[in-house]
Amino acid sequence: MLTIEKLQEKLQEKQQLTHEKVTGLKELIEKIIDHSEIDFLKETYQTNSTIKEIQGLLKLLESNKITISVVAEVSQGKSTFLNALIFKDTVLDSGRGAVTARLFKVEHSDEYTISTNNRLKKLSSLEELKKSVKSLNENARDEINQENDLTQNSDDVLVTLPNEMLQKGIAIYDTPGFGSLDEALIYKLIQRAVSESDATILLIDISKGIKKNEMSFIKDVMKSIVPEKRYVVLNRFDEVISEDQKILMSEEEIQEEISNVQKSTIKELAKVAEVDENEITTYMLSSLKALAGYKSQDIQRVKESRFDNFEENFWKKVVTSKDKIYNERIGKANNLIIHTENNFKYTKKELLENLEQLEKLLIEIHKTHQEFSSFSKNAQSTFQKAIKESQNKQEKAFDKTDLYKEIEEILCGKIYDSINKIGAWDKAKAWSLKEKYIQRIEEALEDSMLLITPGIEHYVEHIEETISSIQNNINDVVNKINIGLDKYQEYNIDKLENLNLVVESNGHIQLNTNKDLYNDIGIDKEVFVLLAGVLGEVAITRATAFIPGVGLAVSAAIMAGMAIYKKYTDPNKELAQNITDEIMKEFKKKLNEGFKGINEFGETFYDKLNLTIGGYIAKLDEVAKVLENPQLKEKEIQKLTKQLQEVESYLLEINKLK
Ligand SMILES: Nc1nc2c(ncn2[C@@H]2O[C@H](COP(=O)(O)OP(=O)(O)OP(=O)(O)O)[C@@H](O)[C@H]2O)c(=O)[nH]1
Ligand SMILES: [Mg+2]
Repeated sequence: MLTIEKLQEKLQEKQQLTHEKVTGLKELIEKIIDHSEIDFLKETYQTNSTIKEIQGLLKLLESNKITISVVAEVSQGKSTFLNALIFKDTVLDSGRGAVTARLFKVEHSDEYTISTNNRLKKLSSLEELKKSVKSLNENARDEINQENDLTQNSDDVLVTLPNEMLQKGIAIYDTPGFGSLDEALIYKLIQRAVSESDATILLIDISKGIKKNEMSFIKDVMKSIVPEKRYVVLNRFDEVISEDQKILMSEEEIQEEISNVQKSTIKELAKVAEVDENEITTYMLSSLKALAGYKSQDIQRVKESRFDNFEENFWKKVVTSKDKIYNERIGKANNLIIHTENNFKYTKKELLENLEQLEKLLIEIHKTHQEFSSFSKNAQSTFQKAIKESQNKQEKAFDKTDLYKEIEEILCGKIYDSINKIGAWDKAKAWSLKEKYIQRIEEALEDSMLLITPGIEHYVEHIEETISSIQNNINDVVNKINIGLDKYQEYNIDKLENLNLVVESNGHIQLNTNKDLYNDIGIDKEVFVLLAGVLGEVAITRATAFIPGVGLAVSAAIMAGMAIYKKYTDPNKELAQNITDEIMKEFKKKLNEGFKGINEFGETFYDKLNLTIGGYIAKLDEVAKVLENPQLKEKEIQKLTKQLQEVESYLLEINKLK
């Protein structure tokens, strides 16, 4: 018996150590569930079954008793068997007919107690305890016989008493016998005892063999117990051959008879249970003889009962299989710890990878920001340059000084030529001179028109070309910026729109009057249409439309010219200049009226262009805002770094549990 004691102690030590580890693991997982900042880990343990597994394992690790149950048909000697195995005395109620009527669980305690339905009763002695057990059995039997409500009989009865054997960490189930009393209830109780036991002993009365009504019970019980936990005891071995027969038979005959009975019982049992004969190990013994031997301390009797042989074998096997179970639990605990550690390692790996990626991304974002800011600065200065150039070009193009000078020269030359043709005779007839002059000047004006028209046309064309070249300049910049923006495609940035003020058709530059682009670039459509109209008109009328009404100025000019006539050596030249000056005044007025559209356009064009480019620059600023904010990534990195520290701490903790 010393062996069980020591083995059991070792087992309990193992169990205790494992219990501490698993408790540590449980606390760690609970901490993660409640406080972890690593969502992935937290959710995993919130939803998976790890905590339940741990709780189940802890419960197993807390129950460190070896539990044994005995099952059999009624009155096969179950209680007697347990009395011999554990108490070596008559402790459990036994006798003829159905005796045990409740499921009794017996454990060690310094006190004698009996608990039913969670009500504990303390008793002063073994005798009192026995009495209590007896009356419980009697009451149950009465109720079963009267077919009363049996629900309260279906609870276990927990019995405790001081006992050396039980103190080693053994608990026993004494079950009611099958085949009498309430079968359904008793079968349920037996099943419960079997499921909670480390070893179950099935008792068969070998003196009577397997009875017909016992067969289905034996089959069910055999099947419900795994072979490692199953022990078949052929009891009442002392009754196989009666005392009288023993006198008549030789020792060999006796031994042969016993061996035959044993063999045939095993054969029958194998058939009934539908298992192979070799799979069943049986122990043939007499519980009654053993109990008597123990009680009277008659070693010879115990030997004869063959009980000691069973005991030695049984305890060894039970402890070995219990050790196996403990080892399985320890293995399970270690697996859980390793599995959890792997989970942490995996999490750490993931976090590290994410962190690395984020850091790379952040560098890229910073680079993008830098690149874009220098790109944007560049674009702005290019625009500014383009707009300065366009201002100069525009000022020159719209300036009419050259045009007027050209017209003036033509006019002056023609008038001079024309008045030179007035001869001395005509001059002598002074009274007709004014008429003559008017006639000559009008001729000169008509001649001039043909020469003036190309100048006006050229002026208009020059304006068109200038607008076109400004447009090209700006669009070059716009295109460069758009190509630059391609780099930032992933941000879905709209491109800048091209200026489209003039279009080319049939090799001629034309103002684009059809498109609705004026709003886009901020130039009033009306001004633009007006300009287009004026330019068109100029081309059609060849400038003559501006001339009528000039005649009125002529006579005034002549009068002024005549007054100074006598003072100069080449009075005609002076006169022509004076007349031209006068006509030019009128001419400029008319031309300005005609060019009203051009003037207005010239005044606003530069301002509007400036606004348009301001819009482009604002657009670039917007793009800078759309680019990803590096601060967000920096925050993410901080978060990940913290999570990484957290998982490191878990790894440290779980390492201590290993
Ligand atoms: N000859 C002989 N009688 C035995 C043996 N074992 C038990 N008995 C007797 O058989 C009767 C029934 O024994 P119990 O121990 O009460 O049997 P049980 O299986 O617990 O009975 P229930 O609890 O009623 O199912 C008692 O009179 C015992 O003395 C044995 O090995 N040999
Ligand atoms: Mg009994």
